[in-house]
Amino acid sequence: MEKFEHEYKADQIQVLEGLEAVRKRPGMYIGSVSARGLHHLVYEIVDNSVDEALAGYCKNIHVTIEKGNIIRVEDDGRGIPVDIHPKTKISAAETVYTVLHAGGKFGGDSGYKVSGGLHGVGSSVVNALSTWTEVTIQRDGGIYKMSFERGKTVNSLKKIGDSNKTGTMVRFLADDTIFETLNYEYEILENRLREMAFLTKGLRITLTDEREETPKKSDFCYEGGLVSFVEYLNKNKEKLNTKPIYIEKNGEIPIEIAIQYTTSYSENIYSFVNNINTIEGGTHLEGFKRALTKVFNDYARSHNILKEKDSNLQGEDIREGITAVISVKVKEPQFEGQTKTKLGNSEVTGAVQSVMNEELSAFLEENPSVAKSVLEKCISA
Ligand code: TSJ
Repeated sequence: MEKFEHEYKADQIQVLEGLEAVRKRPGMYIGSVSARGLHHLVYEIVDNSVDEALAGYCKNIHVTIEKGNIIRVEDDGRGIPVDIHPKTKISAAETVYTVLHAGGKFGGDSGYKVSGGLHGVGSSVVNALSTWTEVTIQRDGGIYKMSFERGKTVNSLKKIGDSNKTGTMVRFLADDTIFETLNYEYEILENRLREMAFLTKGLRITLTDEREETPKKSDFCYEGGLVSFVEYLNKNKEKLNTKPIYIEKNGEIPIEIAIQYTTSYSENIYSFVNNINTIEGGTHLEGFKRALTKVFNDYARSHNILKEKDSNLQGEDIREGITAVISVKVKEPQFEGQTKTKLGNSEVTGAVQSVMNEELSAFLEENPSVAKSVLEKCISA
């Protein structure tokens, strides 16, 4: 069905109102306008490239802090589609960048797609909160460019040359009339990008700081994924199991878990949903803890480490000295809690529990020495 001219106009007005709302209440979309919110802009853009990596098409992401606190993010994915969107009559790329929540609405059913980012707001919000933005796309044999100022299109997508490569590059300058500071902290970006690299095994992420006379550079790529993550967390600790326990299941709810016990008394469990650190835990962590307690108790009973008269081992005792990372992908995550970092989806508990019950009990049967040293420590606690 064709649309009348005035209806397009209505669509466009809505687009502008959408991004104006972001500029009026930035906190609603990115949490705050402090340094924290500023760094969040970078994560929102990088998340798009990570999604492309999760879909299986991107191997490298380069993040650069240019002089003047301009951020540049480049990937070697397929490039944002440049075809004309049938409804808005503008390119898909420009739609992604100007329509609130438009991110991820196209791309069909190819590959696994989940919403990323703490607030999952997408690139249009970064656009709205930037003094200027420049997007360069290489795909379909061409190189395409578009630019924006404070969320408004300055130059629509235009082919500017030929290219036999594919990928997306975004450069933006955050708006200093919105943010309290534009000063990016290298270490904050470095920590988050390292974490993202751990969470997506095989993906290479680099960070370069060109603001200094001698540029700083970090390069993260972990073939071991979560296994590398717990090894990193435990690097200065004495281990009970030298090789971390690794559990992976790619079902309806993809689940990845790595566990390594140390001789320390602390409990170090990090949980993620769609690459977001769920600081307040939630249903995935609940499933993990329940299964851990059950599997170790069952093992201790069936191997006569716990006698009939003995009472069950407490969960907190079994978690003494544990370092674990749990990463799940949930299609429609419900976040709860004070900081909206607590997973609420009840179906996740059982999914994590059942894969843990299966694979952890098998691991303990195959590695009795690990089971024994963990249980000995636990019983002495
Ligand atoms: F959104 C954005 F502009 F912020 C942005 C997107 C920024 C950066 C640095 C990268 C990206 C991005 C998007 N990288 N790769 C993609 N991929 C897609 O958008 C894409 C490509 C192909 C297809 C397809 O079905 O052919 C679908 C999608 C979603």
